[in-house]
Amino acid sequence: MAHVVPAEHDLRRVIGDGEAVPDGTVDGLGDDDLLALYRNLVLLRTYDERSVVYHRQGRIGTYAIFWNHEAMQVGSHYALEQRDWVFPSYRESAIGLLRGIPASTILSWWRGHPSGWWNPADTNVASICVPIATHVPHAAGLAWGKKLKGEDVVAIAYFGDGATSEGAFHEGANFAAVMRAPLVLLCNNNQWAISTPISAQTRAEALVDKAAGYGIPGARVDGGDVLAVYEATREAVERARAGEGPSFVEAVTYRAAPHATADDPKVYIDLERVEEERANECVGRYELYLRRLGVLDDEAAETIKQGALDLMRAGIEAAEAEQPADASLVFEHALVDPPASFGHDLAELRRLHG
Ligand SMILES: Cc1ncc(C[n+]2csc(CCOP(=O)(O)OP(=O)(O)O)c2C)c(N)n1
Ligand SMILES: [Mg+2]
Repeated sequence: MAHVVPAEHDLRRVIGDGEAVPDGTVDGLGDDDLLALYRNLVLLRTYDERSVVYHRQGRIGTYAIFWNHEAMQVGSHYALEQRDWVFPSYRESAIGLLRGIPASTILSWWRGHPSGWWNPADTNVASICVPIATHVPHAAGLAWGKKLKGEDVVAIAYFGDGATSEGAFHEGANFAAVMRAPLVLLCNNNQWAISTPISAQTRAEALVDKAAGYGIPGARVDGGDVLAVYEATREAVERARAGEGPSFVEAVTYRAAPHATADDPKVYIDLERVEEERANECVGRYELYLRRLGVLDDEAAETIKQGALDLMRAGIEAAEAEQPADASLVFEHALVDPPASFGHDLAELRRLHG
């Protein structure tokens, strides 16, 4: 019988506030690592901010904004090796950028274009998962399979607070725990599932308490602190590699942007809380930390930001240069014997869109 340790409730933090709360450090991270984390944060922030503009310009479709979720994505990803597998939800749509997937590919995904599809085996980044939590069992299965094959590979599954109410989350977490699969369950607790608040999602005091139910360790971290997320994920990855099975990391934040470009949160969200969160957003917080340490100056910050903007400009140009997809793709690969109505529907689509 596993001895279950109660999960920690205190939010782990490394970055101070430049005043009363002192800065901490993470063992094993040198200046190059600290700058690499910054570069990754800026890359994701730039991707996100440009994507909202591209959406407004009609150049990509509905887009799930991840503004202020960059720290939890970058910090956790940095704890992995290239051979490890990433299972993103729509909120982590651009995490593949950190694995070398071109910006144009991910932008094409949001344009609904087939050039936005990739072979997961090329970069060990699974397809972006839109159904809530269905990728958790996929990640558990992959991790278990790798273990059976004797391969030293860890998988990470990203999902939200809302996903913890789904059967697929429970099945994946329980299966991974029972099989001691090398899996990290990375819960992005932004306290909202579209307009459903966390208080309507669970009676648990903290989502991390769910870990005890599966007999696995859990850590609760400030999701806006890239170093705290890194450190907690690194511990989870070490446990997974040592054959000790999955862990649950709850990265806590407050959603400071709309759920997606199709959402107007003003009617349900706590706007004061949003303002607080925006004032303390994760990229700026880390930038100030690096400046306090003397690792980053104006010139380096500007070069990194410019590089990310150039990458996005080239990315959208390349995505828009793709030939339009054949409309028949919408109807293919679904049914062996398509109903006659498909023919009519396709003709109608061609008439409207050429
Ligand atoms: C199985 C399923 N049910 C419902 C939806 C509709 N839906 C899209 S996003 C979302 C909220 C999910 O919230 P959360 O898990 O907290 O993730 P977040 O969007 O906050 O990152 C819902 C219910 C869906 N995509 N899939
Ligand atoms: Mg959420």
